[in-house]
Amino acid sequence: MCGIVGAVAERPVNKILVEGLKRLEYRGYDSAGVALLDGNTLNTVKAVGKVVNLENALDEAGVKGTTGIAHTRWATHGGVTKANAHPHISNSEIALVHNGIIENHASLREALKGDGYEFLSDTDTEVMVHLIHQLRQQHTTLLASVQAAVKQFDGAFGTVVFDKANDNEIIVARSGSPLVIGLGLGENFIASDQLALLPVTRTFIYLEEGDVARITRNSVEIFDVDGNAVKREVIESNITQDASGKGEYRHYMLKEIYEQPLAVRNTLEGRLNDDRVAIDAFGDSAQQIFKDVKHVQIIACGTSYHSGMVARYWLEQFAGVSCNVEIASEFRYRQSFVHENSLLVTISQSGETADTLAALRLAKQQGYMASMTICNVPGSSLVRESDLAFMTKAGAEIGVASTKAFTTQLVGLLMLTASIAQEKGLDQGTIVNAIKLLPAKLEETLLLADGIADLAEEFADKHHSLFLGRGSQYPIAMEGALKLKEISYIHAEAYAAGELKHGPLALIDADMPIIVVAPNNELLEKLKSNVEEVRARGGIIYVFADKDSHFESDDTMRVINVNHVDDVIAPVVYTLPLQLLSYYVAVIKGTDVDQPRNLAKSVTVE
Ligand code: HGA
Repeated sequence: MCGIVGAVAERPVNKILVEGLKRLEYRGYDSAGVALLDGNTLNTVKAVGKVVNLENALDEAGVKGTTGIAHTRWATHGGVTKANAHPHISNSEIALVHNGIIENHASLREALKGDGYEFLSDTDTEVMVHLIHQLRQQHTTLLASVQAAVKQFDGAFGTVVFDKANDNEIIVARSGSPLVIGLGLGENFIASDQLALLPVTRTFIYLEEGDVARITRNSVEIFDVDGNAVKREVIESNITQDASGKGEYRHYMLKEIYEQPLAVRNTLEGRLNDDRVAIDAFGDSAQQIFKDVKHVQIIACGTSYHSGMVARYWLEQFAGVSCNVEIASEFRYRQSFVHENSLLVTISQSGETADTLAALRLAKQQGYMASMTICNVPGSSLVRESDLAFMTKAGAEIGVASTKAFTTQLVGLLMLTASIAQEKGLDQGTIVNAIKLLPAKLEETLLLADGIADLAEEFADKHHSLFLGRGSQYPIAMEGALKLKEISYIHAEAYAAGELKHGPLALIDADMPIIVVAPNNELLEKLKSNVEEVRARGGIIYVFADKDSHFESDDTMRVINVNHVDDVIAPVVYTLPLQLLSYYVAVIKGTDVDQPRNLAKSVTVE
């Protein structure tokens, strides 16, 4: 979602800020802005649309500064306008950017208006800057004013503030929205994601919940939620994949689809010993927890939720534990039942997904035996706040529509299944042997791309589609449908194929493509009957089928043969053709593949 970049330096920081925003563009946003301090002169420049519009506006304005804050906004409160873009300014003195939502903005706005503050935007954010300005009149430092203000905010924020009276200070505060400090020599930085700062530093400090920090050119002071000075760990970033380049690919999404064999290889590396999983990949206390676990409760959103749904099939079949999977935004607002010896597993690419994080925090008060996360970002909130963590090694994922994060999550969940089976004395060798073949199987599957690109032509004029699967391929059908919706804007629904006759069969006609995922498993014959039900009603069917499953192409059915794979890894393998199909349909339709309309990466607001 929206991005923050800030700098306090001796050199001009315009270019650093704009480059930082560009590196966060993939997260999705609708407008951008920057506030710069040149000595004690404050200049603000904003633009609706892409960062390049802001860059042009900055050039035109000819302003520069050695201290600055910049923002890409994904509107939650107030329309997409220049006035609503951040930074917001109070009394030409204090400048502020904000990620998140201030839930009590209405009452704060009324009170501040009563005190004479004039509001220039419709955002929730603007109350923050005016309240800090008001408190600045009562406190001797900006730090103290921000510390006092954050106590009055309900909701979530990552925020960065400066006062034009001091160009050697920015104050930052985090509660529910991530911020990372980047350390330089005689200059320091702040951002909502370390990717933004990789051109200027590799040394970072992640702020923790409730932290407020004062950053100058030569110092960083951090205070916890109670105002005590604290030290936070300094880490060196080891991001190797350069997230800023698409290389030979036309879109990040395509690059990331093709990176999947490598991402899976990296995720497996050093974590398999012969036919066993190295359980410490999950954390020090994993072994005992896996021995005792009787139930797994999975919580996630979007694509990650689909990986959790696949895991339910695996955990109940291979590890002998019961499993529930729930969408985080539902789980967090209902009274749920906690099973005996239940392990809570959250899944999130970014580790900052607001609903999932809130669900974890709630669950920690509910008596789960332990919490575990499957996550792609080291140091993220979910990783820090969970007892156990399995890090997927997908590398930075830039395309808003998740691809390699999903397949590596599936790998993590398969390894979790094998590990629990191992600790319970069940067979885990079948899983481990199948996982080892995965990178090569994924490479083979990518060779289907040209055929799928041809097929995609037939979808370009369609408005609806139906994805079908059975067993562990049902969530893969759901994921396929989600990908098509996200990037091609074609309405897509997924059904467990056995459910067709209970309703969706009524939708079938020649304008409704039906996409079927059909590996050769014990459900194949049942699935074939479902396909015949569709055919008999004039539907056009596209089947991704195991070579040996004997589907034949004809006037009403296009068959794309996938090499045979062991059933346990089939959900991972069959994901790829569906990703490719969505990608090529979107390219033909001319949509913004990497930044689809209305969507954002890393959903850090509720
Ligand atoms: N609520 C603020 C910031 C939005 C945000 O964090 N988006 O990701 C606004 O609407 O301006």
